[in-house]
Amino acid sequence: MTKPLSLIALGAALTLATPALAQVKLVSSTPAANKTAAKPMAVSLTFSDKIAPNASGLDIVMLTMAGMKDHPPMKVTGFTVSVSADGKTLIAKLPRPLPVGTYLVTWRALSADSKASEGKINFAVK
Ligand SMILES: [Cu+2]
Repeated sequence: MTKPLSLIALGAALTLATPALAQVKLVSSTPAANKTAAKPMAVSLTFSDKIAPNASGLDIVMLTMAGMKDHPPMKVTGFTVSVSADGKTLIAKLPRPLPVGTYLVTWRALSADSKASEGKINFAVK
């Protein structure tokens, strides 16, 4: 009788020792990474867990533009950033659709227990 009880106690202790929260990971995005989208009016990034709205954000840089050779990286400005109701999606709402070209999005996100993570995705606009 003693042995099964102690095993149950050990199991409970191991469960409690497992951290419930950690760095968030990027789960999906719109436009999707390495895909081509038409006239996107927003860029959204969905994470594996809730993010801290005030310590999370993104930058959008236009890398190439249709019909322009040697286009220097050009930062997209004028968008507003918000977080979805469930706290997991970062949304950059653009004032106008992104022009045809290729883009780099760099993001940073802070988890609910203050673990920072960052990453980048590329996509194209046709
Ligand atoms: Cu440009």
